[in-house]
Amino acid sequence: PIVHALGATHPLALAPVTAPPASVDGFVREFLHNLNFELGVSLSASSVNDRYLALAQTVRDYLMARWLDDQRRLSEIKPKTVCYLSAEYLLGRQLDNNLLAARLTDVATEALAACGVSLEELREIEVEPGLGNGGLGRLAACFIDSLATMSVPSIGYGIRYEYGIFRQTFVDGQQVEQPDSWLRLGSPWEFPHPEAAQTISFGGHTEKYVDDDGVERSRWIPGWNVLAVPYNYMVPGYHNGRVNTLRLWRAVATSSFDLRVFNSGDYEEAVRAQTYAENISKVLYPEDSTPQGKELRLQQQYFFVAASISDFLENVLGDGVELEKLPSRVIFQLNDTHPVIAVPELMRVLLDERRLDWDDAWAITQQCFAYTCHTLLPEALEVWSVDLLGRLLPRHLEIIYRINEEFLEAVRERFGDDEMRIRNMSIIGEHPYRSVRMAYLATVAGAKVNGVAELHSQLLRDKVLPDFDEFYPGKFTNVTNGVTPRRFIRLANPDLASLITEALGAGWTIDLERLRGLEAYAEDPEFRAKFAAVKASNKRRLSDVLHVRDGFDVSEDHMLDVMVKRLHEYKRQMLKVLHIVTEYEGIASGRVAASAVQPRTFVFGAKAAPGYIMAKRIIHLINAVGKVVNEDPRVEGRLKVLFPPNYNVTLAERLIPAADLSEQISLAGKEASGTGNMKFALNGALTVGTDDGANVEIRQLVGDDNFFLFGMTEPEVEALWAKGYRPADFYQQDDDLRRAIDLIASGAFSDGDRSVFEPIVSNLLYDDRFMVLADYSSYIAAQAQVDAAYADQDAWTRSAILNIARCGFFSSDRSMRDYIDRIWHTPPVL
Ligand code: OX2
Repeated sequence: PIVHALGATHPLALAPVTAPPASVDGFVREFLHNLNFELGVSLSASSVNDRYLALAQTVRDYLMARWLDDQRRLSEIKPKTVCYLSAEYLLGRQLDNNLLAARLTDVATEALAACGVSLEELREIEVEPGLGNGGLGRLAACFIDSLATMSVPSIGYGIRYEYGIFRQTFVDGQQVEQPDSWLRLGSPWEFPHPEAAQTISFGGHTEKYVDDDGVERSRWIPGWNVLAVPYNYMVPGYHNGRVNTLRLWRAVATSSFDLRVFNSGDYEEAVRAQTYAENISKVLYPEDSTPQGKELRLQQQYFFVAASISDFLENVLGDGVELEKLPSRVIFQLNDTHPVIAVPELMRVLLDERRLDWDDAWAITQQCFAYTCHTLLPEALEVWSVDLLGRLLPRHLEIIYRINEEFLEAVRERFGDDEMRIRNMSIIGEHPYRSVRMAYLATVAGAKVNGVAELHSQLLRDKVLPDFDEFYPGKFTNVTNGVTPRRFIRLANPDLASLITEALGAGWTIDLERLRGLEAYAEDPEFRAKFAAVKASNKRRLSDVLHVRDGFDVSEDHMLDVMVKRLHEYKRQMLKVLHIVTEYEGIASGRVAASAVQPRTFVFGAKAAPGYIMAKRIIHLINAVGKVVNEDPRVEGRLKVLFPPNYNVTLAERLIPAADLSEQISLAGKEASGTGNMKFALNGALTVGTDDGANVEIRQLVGDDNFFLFGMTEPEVEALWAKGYRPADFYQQDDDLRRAIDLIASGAFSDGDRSVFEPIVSNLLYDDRFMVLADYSSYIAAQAQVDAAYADQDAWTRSAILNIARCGFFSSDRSMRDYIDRIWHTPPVL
């Protein structure tokens, strides 16, 4: 408990915190106060960064009363609370979002102008917290925005990485990673609470003992520990006065940690030990979808979930709650397998610290967790070697063994001694080494298990965990992903937002199904003209940004064809490259008249995991193709390839509103959902896509006339695999494909050096795990349809508007309603 200098009954302590007056004058006063008294500079001597920090603090001041009041109210009401456990939150910039949520944008603009300060300039210097890799982390950020906007009691728990996702640069077309020191110029949005640190233990051993009641128990004698210091962030709801909390943990050495060594006189060793402890929250692992089984990563996972569970039980729940009632007070949502070690941790707390017996502890635990799976790729399902787990968390391994024993016993009871089935369902895998299958543990422990789009949830049940689905009828469910319309329409595309509000009123921002109302406007030539003008102006805005950022220019009369997402073979950036090379080769060779194709600018944005060699080669190839295409006068004014480095949330917010065409071209059955696909459609881009992930639902909603479908379906993919896939056959049989691959192989994009891209070429011809060649001809045909459709600008615009009108379903507010109805049962607390 925090001791207040004034006692809790002192009149000043009782006085409510009040927000500064929401007037221009009030804002000016608060801003200058922060600049002078918090940052210690005068306005005239202040740097842009000083002014940004003062502005951020001012916005915080306005939100503070609400935040404190919400915390107080919830501690009185004691509602059931969602604890979202996620190793990643890809938040994006905070300033604009918080100004918008608090309805302060206009006041702030005017107030700053009165001080001679440009809000725009301050916006631009904010460094986004990149505490996530891609879709999974961004989804978590959308979800906490929606929960706050819907007044659902919830806390986001995660890790405050000192270095987020790396900053990507290109040197000679190849990716080079730089550390992302996002905290360097100050972090005005966070509130550290070192006094509330939790001690988190690791290592050591366990021992058996008999307790006072004669019950044999196990206890953990840890070998070392670290402190988890909470950093709180405000999560303001949109226009509802609500402020939820995101609590991220930072690792700090415990005093005992360094003292022990220090006393022995080894000062250097003491400091080294401290560094070791603090490494835990040092850096985000930059692998997206494909984890590496590194010890530090398991340390990170346990570190943040142990701190979060203890924080919830001790600080949020408070005293006097009977543990049997815990499931009525909390649901821990596991964002993929990264936080699954929380399951044995809650068991350990209930058994060893709270002295419950096994059956009671297990009954409670099974009601307190739910698990979201975000993938189907087998290599993405996390496993931890029993060796490592036993060394780092010996007590947890014991608990996992017992969970597994009892689970397999129940399986035997149901299905008999079907050893094959038992082996397949065991939480402990035996090959290639003994390991804990975290997805299985989560499935056994979770009250519900969900996939992230209809197709994905179906495949999860049928292909990945079929035995579990049979064993636990009703446990599996679907919640299709969504995105927040506040950030991805209202803030990213302000002109479109105004146009929609003009047509439909302002309610759509929190009730996105209202976009349906735009269907009628799609038939109105005047509205179409206005929409086209917005798109054109977004292209100019993008061009301005890219010009300053990378020296690129975007032509307003080009179709903007955008593929932005992590670089992964299953997402098939290679297919896009083959399309570009085909178009280029056709014109350059003279077989196709330049005037026969629509002028297009292809835009890529993609980071590759630093150790993912093939992905990095593909980045190199995109840049190499871009260089040749952009410098060749034969395609000038027709084809252009742009690959701005360091794609992040901030750049996404500029790119997506300007896009005409959205590339969602993964091999069917591989992309669990995708969320970029939703953002594009909601900003009026048409999709060229496979029947994969949420594309399926997008197409169902917008209609086949407003979507360019291509490629094999998931069953067709399976059938081709079963039959034996030989990519070289496709190469032999398709002239365009052969010419494109030959051109790459010839060294045309590598100054004649055939060796540079040889590994890509031979991978395509002789392996091609993601069947790029099999879908090539269908993709090229779909792109011909795109070209033809784009020639009729007015019809294209109508389709774009229909895409927006019919995609209201993809609001993350709807996703949250589905989680609440199907999994959490946590009504809003107004
Ligand atoms: C991603 C999935 O690849 C993507 O399809 C999905 O939209 C996103 O999660 C949000 O659900 N790591 N990242 C993902 O899965 C994993 C594992």
